[in-house]
Order: sequence, then C-alpha cells, then structure tokens
Amino acid sequence: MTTDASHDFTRPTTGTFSPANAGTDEPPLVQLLTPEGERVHHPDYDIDLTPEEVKNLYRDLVLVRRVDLEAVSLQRQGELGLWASLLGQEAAQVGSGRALTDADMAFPTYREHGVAWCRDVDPVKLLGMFRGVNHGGWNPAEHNFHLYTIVIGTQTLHAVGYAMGMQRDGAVGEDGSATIVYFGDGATSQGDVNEAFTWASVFNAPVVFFCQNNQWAISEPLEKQTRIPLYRRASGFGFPGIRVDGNDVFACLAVTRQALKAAREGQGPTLIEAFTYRMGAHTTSDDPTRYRVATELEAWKLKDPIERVKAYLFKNRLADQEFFDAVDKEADVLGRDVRKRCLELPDPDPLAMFEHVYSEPHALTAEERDQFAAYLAGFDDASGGETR
Ligand SMILES: Cc1ncc(C[n+]2csc(CCOP(=O)(O)OP(=O)(O)O)c2C)c(N)n1
Ligand SMILES: [Mg+2]
Repeated sequence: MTTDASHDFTRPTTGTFSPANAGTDEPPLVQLLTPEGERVHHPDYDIDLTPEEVKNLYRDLVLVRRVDLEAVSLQRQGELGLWASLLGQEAAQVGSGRALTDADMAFPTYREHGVAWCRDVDPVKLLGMFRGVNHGGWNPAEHNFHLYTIVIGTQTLHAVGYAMGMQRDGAVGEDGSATIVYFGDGATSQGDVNEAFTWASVFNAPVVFFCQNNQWAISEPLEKQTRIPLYRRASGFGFPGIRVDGNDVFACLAVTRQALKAAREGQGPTLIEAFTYRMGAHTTSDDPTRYRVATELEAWKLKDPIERVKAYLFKNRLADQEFFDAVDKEADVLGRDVRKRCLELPDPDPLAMFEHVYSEPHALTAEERDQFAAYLAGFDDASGGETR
C-alpha cells in the first residue's frame, strides 16, 4: 500500500474508534432526565412540564410499548407478515411526536409506531399494513402523518419537497407548519438523505431531520456508516446538528420543539440525532444474536426510556402505585382490543391492488385488472376452481 502524507492513514479503522465518542471535545448529549430518574438542567434546552404532562408522556410510552409487544406476538402467531419493533425507541418517538402541532407534517420510516400514536393513527391501521390487507392504512392528510416508507431514506426527499411547498404557499411562520422526517443511522449513508440535506440547507426549508441512531442498520453497526458522530454531518451541509439522549423523553421533546420552532420562524433545517438503541430484532425476520453481543443489550437495558420516567414520578411523589396500576390496566385493555380488531380485519377485494396505482385511470393498469378479474372468475365455475 502506498502512503500519502497529505492523508491521515494513522486513524484506527477498527476497534478503538467509535463514532459514539469520536473527538475529545465532543459535547455531552442533551439530557434532562438521567437513567436513574434524576432531573438535570440544560442551559439551552430546558423544559417546564406539569406533573400531568409527565404522567401523559409516561402513559404514551407504556401504551406504545404494549401495542408493539402485541404486534410482535401477532406476527409470531402467523397473523402478520412482518413487524418492525420500536422496543427501546419509545422516548425518541413519543418525545418528538408530542413536540408536533396538529399543523406540522411528519414523514415516517416503517418503525415509527410511537409517532403514529401521537398523530392519532389507530394502531390497527398499522397492523393492517403488516398483515397485508390494506395499502398503507391511513389517509396522510387526515393525520398529517405520511404513509410508512420502506425504501431507506427516500422520505427525506419527500419531506424536503413538502416543506419547500409549504414555504412557497406561505404556510410557515409562527402559527404555521413545519415538517419533520424520521430516518435511521443506516439511512445517513444513502444518497437521498445527503441530497435532502443539501436542498433543505440551500433553500432554508422548514424541516427537522430526526435521525434515530439505534446503533444498527440490520446487522451493520454504526461504525460502518460514519467516522464522525452523525449530528456533526449537519455542519458540512450548513445547518445545525444536535445530539440528544434518545432514551430521554423530556430531552427529545425539548430539542424537537425548539427545532420545529426554528423551522417555522424561517431559520431553516436542523438535524437531531437521537442516540438510542434498537432493543429488539431489526424486524421479526431477523435474529440479532447472530451479530451482536448480549452485554451491549444489558448495558442499554439500564437506560430504559420508561423506567426513568417512572422513577422520576415516584421519587418526586407525582404519581402513586394506583396510577401505575391504572396505566398497566389500560395497556392490557388496549392490547386485547388491538389484537381482536386486527383478527377481525376483512380480507381485501383482490382487485383492490389495482386501485390508487395512479391518481387517474391508466390503460395498462386497467388491462391488467381485467385480465386478473377474468382469471379470478375462472374459480367461480362448477369445476370447483379448475381452469384450463
Ligand atoms: C434503498 C434501500 N436499500 C436497502 C433496503 C433494505 N433495508 C431495509 S431496513 C435497512 C436498514 C436500515 O437501517 P437504519 O436506517 O439504521 O434504520 P433502522 O432499521 O435501524 O431503524 C435496510 C438496508 C431498503 N429497504 N431500501
Ligand atoms: Mg438503525
């Protein structure tokens, strides 16, 4: 191998280097609630929450986790084709989701069940999509929550386009709307995401890039996506980046609220890196024991997003056992209800798959639909479904 003095080949490529702690002058991530449930203060990102608001956040976290658990079970029982669990990422999703106003628009990946909850999307609609009985499940315009996007990173471009549209319609400003887009650590390696950063930056688009760095992109660790902490990518594009404790619902709420406000006020985009961990498998088709060690999981368990809010409420006598029992009971009722309604979802009309391919009638799609209808009609004859 040739060496070139102008390049630094001395940096380690494996082992000691970690984008989680790169550089010695790395500021600590924004945190307002420690894993032990101690409230800490931050000079730039503080937040005042009433006991009622904290209890509501706790309730959101517990209910969202319960829906997720129920979905994993349903998949295991053969009732869903697939499920992407949010386990461990509840605070990042509920904190950012609750920072949104009704007028704001959100673009999710396939894992944002907690944000969907905050946008009042019925969880059964999410399950329907993973059961393969609907085409996405909800009307994005009704919830200001776009459909789930499986193609990694592409929704960042949709979001920037949407935000630029709002900007041109004059729909931003203090009481107007901002756009938030969710993506993962792996997505930051996609061209789409980097293009979205460029466009958002140069057009000063009112958009918040919310990256849930859950440390893994299926079996690829963070080290294979970046040599610097992800939030620092933003400075190269010309807008601020901030790293927040993604397991701290208070901090996620505070930081996202501020970034959305800045977007509305014409200050352009912000990249938020929510530093968190995917506690479950990538999806129900994945087995993470094949590529990651159990000690990593154990370390993150101690940073659980729900336990720290519970500890905070307990320590400060803001809630008693009765409250926690009532939330658990509500979660049980919700879990049972979601399961029941999922199993009752009707199978779709087979021809429905040809609807909504294009917004207007399309000759080729119509031809394919007619061919398929004729094929299906072959099953109706007296031969019991035999076609020749
Ligand atoms: C363009 C594209 N390439 C590859 C895939 C396959 N794929 C699905 S999820 C995933 C990893 C995404 O990781 P990350 O962005 O960190 O999100 P996470 O799943 O961890 O939430 C990949 C590569 C895809 N869906 N789309
Ligand atoms: Mg990831």
